[in-house]
Amino acid sequence: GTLVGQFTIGGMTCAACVNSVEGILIKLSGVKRASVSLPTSLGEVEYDPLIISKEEIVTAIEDAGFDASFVQ
Ligand code: 9UX
Repeated sequence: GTLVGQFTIGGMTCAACVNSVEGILIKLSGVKRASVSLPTSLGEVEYDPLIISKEEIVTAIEDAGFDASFVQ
C-alpha cells in the first residue's frame, strides 16, 4: 500500500517553483501523487514505502535547491 507524507518546502518564491518541485516529485520511482502549495509551503506526497523512503524524497527536493523536511 501507499502512505501519504506531508512536508514543508522552503525556498519556493514563484509558481514555477511549485511546478518544478511537483515535477521532481512525480518523476521519482515510488511516488504516485504529489501536490505542493506555494502560500503554505506545504507539500503532500503519496508514495510506496517499499520503493522510496521519505528521507529520499526530502533529499531529491534538496538536490533541486530547496529546503525540505517531513512533518508527518
Ligand atoms: Mo521562479 Mo523558483 O522565477 O526556483 S522558478 S523563483
